[in-house]
Amino acid sequence: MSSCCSSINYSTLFRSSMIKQTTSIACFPPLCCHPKAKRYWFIKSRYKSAMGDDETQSFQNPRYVIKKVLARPQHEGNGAIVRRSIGRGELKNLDPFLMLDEFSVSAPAGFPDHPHRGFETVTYMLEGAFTHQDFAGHKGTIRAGDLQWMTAGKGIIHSEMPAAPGENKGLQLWINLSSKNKMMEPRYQELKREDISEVKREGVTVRIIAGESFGVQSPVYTQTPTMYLDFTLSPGSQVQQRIPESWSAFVYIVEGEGVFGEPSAAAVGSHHALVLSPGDGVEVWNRAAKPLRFVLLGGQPLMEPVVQYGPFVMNTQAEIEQAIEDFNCCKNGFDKGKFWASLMKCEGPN
Ligand code: FJE
Ligand code: FE
Repeated sequence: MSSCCSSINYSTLFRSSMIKQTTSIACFPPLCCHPKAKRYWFIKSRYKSAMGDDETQSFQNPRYVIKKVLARPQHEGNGAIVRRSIGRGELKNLDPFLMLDEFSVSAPAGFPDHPHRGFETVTYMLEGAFTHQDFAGHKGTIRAGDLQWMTAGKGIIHSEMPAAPGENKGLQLWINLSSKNKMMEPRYQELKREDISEVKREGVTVRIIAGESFGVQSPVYTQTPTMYLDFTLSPGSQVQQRIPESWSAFVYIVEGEGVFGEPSAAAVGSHHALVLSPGDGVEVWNRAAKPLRFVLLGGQPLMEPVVQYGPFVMNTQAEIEQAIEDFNCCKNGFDKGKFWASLMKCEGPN
């Protein structure tokens, strides 16, 4: 590959496990008529719960857990620790989701200058603060409960660094863009804690980050149709949440432990991702003595080939090569990289 204006290759910037190239076409197991569904109905009739969607009382085709993955700590960025669930070996193809990292970072560790192309990054703070700064002069700090929804489109180069003393914690989700949106102009949507609607009902609190719950719609525009809900269930409470039937969906447990999908299922604790079967909704119970906090993610599958090279996610190998060249040469979306004071240098005639 030619390097037109930079002598520093992309790969020298990232020493981590993300320097992997993967090619895949999303698949989802056909599990709509699973025998578990019948048993579910029998047991379910004895429960009453808060419904994250009003009119209907129960689901025709309830979702249950088809895969459980523990996100163990790993090194990422510059001295940072993340727990990766989606995107690790066991959970590669959850179209349209590419990655979910739960991060816990103390300065001076962080995620210094790096590029993105072809997808969206969604950063949701749990504790502390993070400052992001990009090559176009966009800068901001997000704190606990705040959200940054960044559509990288054809190119962003930015840094994401902790901004409060001690541990700075949050979730970063990567959502793929369809081929028609991969080269769109970059876009940011930033929501402060108070801009995210919160509904409280029968021991259940839900913060509506994207999509709809309890009749309340998030203002976030999702290029790839996505649902992102942050639930807290007090001890003894339960919730039902509708999810569009054909969407991929998973849960990530932040705190406490809960029973997901079927009342007879074993309780699952924090740092686990649970992939849900296809279906029209999910039910969750907190039978523990402590609060249960989890995020529920749903997304419409793109059904397109995925070729990933670290933070470049395209449809073909040729597009990946183009992305690396554009990044190295500061062109086709990475133009402003030339003027971006950073660890990497894009110098020379171009
Ligand atoms: C990275 C490419 C990246 N997980 N969790 C390569 F984009 C990143 C990266 C992150 C990241 C940032 C935050 Cl704020 C939270 C994250 C990966 O920035 F670390 C590598 N190596
Ligand atoms: Fe980033």
